[in-house]
Formats: sequence, structure tokens, C-alpha cells
Amino acid sequence: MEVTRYQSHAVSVIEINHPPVNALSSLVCQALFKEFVEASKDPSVEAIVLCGANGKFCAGADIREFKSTSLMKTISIEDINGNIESCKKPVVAAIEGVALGGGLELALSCHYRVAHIKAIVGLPEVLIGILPAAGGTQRLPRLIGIPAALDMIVRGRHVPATEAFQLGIVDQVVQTNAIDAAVHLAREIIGKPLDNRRLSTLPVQYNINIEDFFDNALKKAKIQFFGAQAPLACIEAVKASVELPFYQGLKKEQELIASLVTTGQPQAQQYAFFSERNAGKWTLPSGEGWDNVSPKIIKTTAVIGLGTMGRGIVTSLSKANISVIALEQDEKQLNQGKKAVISLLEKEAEKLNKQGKSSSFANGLGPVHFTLDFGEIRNVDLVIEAVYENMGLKKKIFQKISKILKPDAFLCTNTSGLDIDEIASVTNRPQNVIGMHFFSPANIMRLLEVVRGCYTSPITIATTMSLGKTLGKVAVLVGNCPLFVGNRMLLPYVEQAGYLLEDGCNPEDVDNALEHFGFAMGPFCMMDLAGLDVGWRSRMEKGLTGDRVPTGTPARQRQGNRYCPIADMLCELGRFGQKAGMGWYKYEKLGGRKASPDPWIRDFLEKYRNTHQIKSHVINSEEIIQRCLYVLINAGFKILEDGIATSPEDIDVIYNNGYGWPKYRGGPMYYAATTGLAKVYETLDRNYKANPDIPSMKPTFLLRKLVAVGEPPLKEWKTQLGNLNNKL
Ligand code: T1G
Ligand code: NAD
Repeated sequence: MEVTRYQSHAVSVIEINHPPVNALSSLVCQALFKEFVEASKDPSVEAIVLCGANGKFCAGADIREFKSTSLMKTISIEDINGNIESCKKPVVAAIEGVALGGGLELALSCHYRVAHIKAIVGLPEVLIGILPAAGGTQRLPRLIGIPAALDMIVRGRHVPATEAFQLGIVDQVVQTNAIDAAVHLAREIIGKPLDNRRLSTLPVQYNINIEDFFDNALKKAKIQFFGAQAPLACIEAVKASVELPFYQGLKKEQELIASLVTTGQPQAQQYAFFSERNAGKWTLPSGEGWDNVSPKIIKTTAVIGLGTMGRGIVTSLSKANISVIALEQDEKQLNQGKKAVISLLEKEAEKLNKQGKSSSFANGLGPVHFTLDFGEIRNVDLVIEAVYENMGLKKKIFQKISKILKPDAFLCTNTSGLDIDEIASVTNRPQNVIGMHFFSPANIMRLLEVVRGCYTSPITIATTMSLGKTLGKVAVLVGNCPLFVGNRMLLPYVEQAGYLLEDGCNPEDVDNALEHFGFAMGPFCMMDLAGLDVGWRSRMEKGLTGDRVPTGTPARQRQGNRYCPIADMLCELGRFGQKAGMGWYKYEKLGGRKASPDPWIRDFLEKYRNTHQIKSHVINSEEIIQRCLYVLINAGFKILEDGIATSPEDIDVIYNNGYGWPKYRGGPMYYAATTGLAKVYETLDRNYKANPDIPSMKPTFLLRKLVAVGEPPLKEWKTQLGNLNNKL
């Protein structure tokens, strides 16, 4: 039974019961409509309470039912809303857990709203590429005013109950059972007038210059959400609440959502939504997986190394109320790390206080203890190592801590790409060793690559995946290979960016094209931010640059393949990026963030091309995008072929959450599918034939096979490989 109804004296309680989140599927909508009509007609009923089963009001329309252009569902939710709002008997929403999207729209059509203190409300449709389309953009501004409503709708913000009360979205916040409180309120208001409680009948109040306000909002949104259409549609819809009568406003919502669907962005974002949820459902070839292996509960942790990454990881753990021992190698580094962590925690505490939640950090510090003494970590449940990227050092540390720690403690490394098995092999419990690859800044970035080595046990995977979720991360299980998934795909992309400079581009041409595509940052800006020396050191270790390059090696060749030495040349001149005040761009000061194109680089590139007698040509944005992205996608196919990622969806989750890929394009593998695999294949093949010294352009076996079998849907790609090479 999707919707049940029972009566408590004169109050009829209608409960949505559709696990896991009481989403409004077609069946739920039909049942809700029917139960509501019956309750409203029943003479023994004098008031109605609307609630959800299992402590959740409702997470909105059932996204699983969204199919391309079908909008029937959203229309029927508004049908229910209209009925509720016009009901002559008072209707009270009892909000527990979540009231999101269509769920909040349902509640807004009720005459009163009571929320549990832990509930959250919001209109997050924008995050799945659409807009609230069951009256949300018309009723919310009438209830809380335009600026607050617009902010919630355009950002898709989750609003905690206490803030919802301050904004006027809910009438009561209770610490106890919200349904009992709603029934109580319903009884009190029986027979009282409801006219000013029907939001559709109220005027939108404002004392701002509406034209200016919406123009500014549009300008800001075009920058902040570059390329995404849904935020702009949300603004238009809210504007309609001021300009049009309520029912025309509803029509506008429908028109806008229909036009969004034609852009393909909602489909991409909904694919990204479900891919993210599926990433947590890991399964090993043995059949062990998320649904049959229980994680260990992690209460105490240690983080070794408080540099760029360690600080963020400590903050992340502390934020999740997990106790941390933070370790450094000397007093100076410890003090620096401590200062940085305290400052980050203070900011977190401030945010929590603003949301009306009390923070558990006394003076900005939670359960974090700083020390130089490795002996103090002996009783922790899990350790995350974040020292320099150096195999020798990591092995020394793992050997040392495996002797100190209790036998069942887990040992995790934050390495960006070193061999997990080699690290595990020096410990007395390789089955408890795993990679937890956080992204910088670790307290903010949502992605976590959980890297399984060949010894890693299912319990270790379950525990770290579950810890990732507790930290609010999107954890994706990947296999062990140099650079894992995200960084491995990035390598040929950055390499191509270098070749583009040789062939005639300036750094800003490449960055602009990719930023216009939707990346948060182009490759040269990204390198300047991360520091060019990071890649330089790694290339030196690999013997690609520096003293270990055999004499007589041509400047633009390594092991017979094309090589672009420009980044190395910049490093030799100390142009390390932002921290040096210059890199691919120049900056206003050391550590500055405002990049400007540098005439010096232009001159340098011209001289470089002359020296190497490179005939440059004009390269347009399309060529830049294709050259950079197709090799990245090709690497994604190789990763699937090698069994390093479980599915193309997992790769997309990694790129959407860790590499600034525009979510409204779904992710690189989804993009390949929507572009057409044949086009990707043919372009790569053509380019590879013209440049046989660039192996990353050679189309992979899987890509070729998928084209040959007629481009099956993305969900079926892996079946083309069978169980070859599964490294997970
Ligand atoms: N429809 C269908 N399934 C949903 C769903 C939804 N709206 N929301 C969640 N799920 C599934 C999800 O796939 C997962 O399934 C399970 O619930 C638990 O989710 C007319 C147009 C509610 C805050 O955008 O933000 O209303 O993987 O793992 O971390 O304007 O899910 O277990 O099989 O995320 O506790 C607007 C989206 C819809 C809300 C819970 N609503 N959901 O988070 O668990 S459009 C949303 C969320 C709309 C109207 C329109 C979160 C959550 P499975 P979870 P969680
Ligand atoms: P970092 O140089 O900023 O910090 C490393 C810290 O480790 C330093 O504070 C150092 O004092 C400390 N340390 C060194 N030896 C130690 C020892 N024996 N005991 C205790 N502490 C010791 O480095 P980082 O950028 O934070 O990188 C740390 C790890 O995370 C590396 O493996 C790196 O590859 C990986 N990583 C870095 C990034 C990034 O963007 N910086 C992203 C993901 C992963």
C-alpha cells in the first residue's frame, strides 16, 4: 500500500509509504489523490494531516520514473497540491526526515507545516537539471519573499528545520514526534479561517527593484553555474511568480521544464545522480560486496603528515565527529599543521553555528590531538598516511606503524598513485591495507578513490567505503595501477595540452576552450594551482627529464614517442605556478590567484617553435576539445579494459566529483556515449595515424569493439569484455 490512511478522532492521517524515501511515483500520486479526496469528503473528518512513513516525509517526484520528455508526473503532483490547498478542512504537513522537491511542494500546499528539529527541507531540482515544477517556484516566493526563495531554488540548498522556521517555511519545530504535533495542531485549527493560509492566493511581497534584482541574479548565475541551463530556468520561473498570476506561473514552470529537457542536461544530471548512488554498491568478482560484508565501525583514527592533504583529512574526520590523533615529523611542521587545522575547524564550527546546529568543537577544535609520538596511536581503529609521495618513506612508515597498532587496525595511504601492494607488503597485515585517495582540499572535495590492492580484504573495503560515506564523500572503489583512475586519465589530457602549445596555441586558448566546455578550470590553470614542480619531480623520477635522460635523446622525444619538454623548461626557470607568482600565467604576487596571460610565455613559445622548426597552425576550440578529451576518454576505456574501474558510471562519478567535469554533461564516458562512439573512435584513429608517436591516441580495444557491435548503451559496455582482467 503506497498510501495509508487512519483516523484519530476527527483528524485523518494520510501517510505516504514508498521506501526508501517516499518518492512520488505514479502509483503514489494516484493513491495519494484518491485518499485525499476520500478524506476531504468524509463527514467524520474535520482536519487532515499529511505525513510520510519511516521518519521521512517525501523526497519529491520519483526520479526513477523520469523518462526523456515525459512530464505527466509533475503535472499530477500539482493536481494533488491544488486539491489540498483548496480543501475546506485544514491540512497540516508533518515533516520528518526530508521534504525535498515535490515533497516540499506538497507541504507548501498544506495550510500549516510542522517539522521535526532534525528535518531538512528544500527544492533541489536544479541539482538534477530541472526546476521545481509542481508550484514550488510560485508558492515559495509568496511564503518567504523573493530573495530567500530564489537563493534556495537556484542553489538547490538543503535547509535545516530551524532555519526553515526562521524563514517562515514551517510554522512549528518540534523535538518530539512531528506527526503527533501535527495532529494536535490540526485539532486546534478546526473551524478556523484558512484564507490567508492558501499560498497561491497571496500576493508576492517585495520592496526591491524587481528588474534589477533578476538581471543581477541572471548575470551572477551565468558566471557561477557556467553552462548549466537549470539555474537560469529557475530564475525565470521565480520571476514569473512576480509578473504573472499564480496559474499562469504554473504554466510557465511547465514550459521551462519542457525546454530544459530538450537540452539533454536533465538526463545527464539524473544519470550522474544515480551513478553516484550506485558507486557505493561495490561488488567483488567473488560475490562479496556492499550488501553482504559488514563494515567495522571506526571511532578513533590517526592521520600521519599534516601537509596540504593531512590537514584537510583531519578536518574532515573531526567534522564527522570521529576522534583523530594528528602526527607530524617535527615540532615546526606539527605547529604549522596544528594552526592550519584549528583555522579550518573554526570555519566549520562557524558554519554549523550559522545553521543553528551546536558544534562539538570547543574553540574550533574537536576530538583532535596533536603529537610527534607514534606510540600514542597504538589503540586507534584506522590510520591514514599522508606524508610525501615517496615509496621509501611510505614503506618505512607502514612497517613502523604495523608493529605499533592493534592487530585489527586498518592502514590507509593517501598516495596519488603509488603501488598499494608494494606498501602493503612491508606490513604484518596486508589484508588491512588500502588506498584512501582524497582530493585537495580534502575537507571540501567530495571524491574519494578507495584503492583495493591484491591483498586487501572485503572488510577493509567495506570499512573504508563506509567511512567515506560518513565523511560525506562519494567513495568509488578502484583497482591498483599507477595513478589509479582519475589521475591516469588526466595524464594524456595534460600531455595533449602541451602538444597544443607546440602546435600553435597559447595556454589561455586551451584553458578558455575547456572552460567554455564547462570545466571548472583548464589544464594550465590547474597546473599553476597544483604547482608545476609536482609533475616535474615525478617526471624526473621516471627519467623523462633531468640527469637520467640518456645523452643524445632528442628534446621532443622519449623512448621513440613524442614528448613535450615545455613544462620542464618552465620549472628549470622557477616558474612553478601560483606559489612562484608565475607559471603558465603571471600572477599579481607570490601565491596570487589572479591569472593573466603572460607575454613572456607567448615569446617563449614562439622562440621554442622556431628552434624546433614547428609549423604552427590556427587551432579552433573544437579541435582543442576533441584532442584533449578524446584521449582522456580513450584512457577511460583502457581502464575498463584493465578492470581498474567497475563501470563507466564509476569513472564518470570520479570526474564529476574530483576533476571539475561539468555535471550537466554527465561525465566523460557519458559524454562519449552522447557524442557517438563512432565519432570518438574515428577521430582518434585518424589522429593516431597522423601521429603514430602519440600512443594515447590509439583507439583502445574496447572502444573499437563497441563501435563494431553497434554502440550498445553505456550500461552494457562492460559485458563486451566479460570478466577479463577484473582487478577488483
Ligand atoms: N526518486 C527516486 N529515488 C530516490 C529519490 C527520488 N526523488 N531520492 C532518493 N532516491 C533513492 C536513491 O536513488 C537511493 O536508492 C535511495 O533513495 C537513498 O538515497 C515535481 C520535478 C533524499 C537527501 O532531487 O537528495 O520533485 O540506491 O543514497 O544519502 O518539482 O537521495 O538505495 O536504490 O541518496 O540518505 C526532487 C533527491 C525530485 C531529491 C537521501 N528531489 N534525493 O539521501 O540516501 S524532482 C530530489 C536526495 C521533483 C517536482 C520535481 C537524497 C536524499 P538506492 P541516498 P541519502
Ligand atoms: P605535503 O608535502 O604538503 O605534506 C606532507 C607532510 O608529511 C609534511 O607536513 C611532512 O612534514 C609530513 N611528513 C613527512 N615525513 C613524515 C614522517 N616521517 N612522519 C610524519 N609526518 C611526516 O604533501 P601533500 O600534498 O599533503 O601530499 C601527501 C600525500 O597525499 C602524498 O602521497 C600525495 O601524493 C598525496 N596527494 C596529494 C594531493 C595534493 O593535491 N597535494 C592530492 C591527493 C593525494
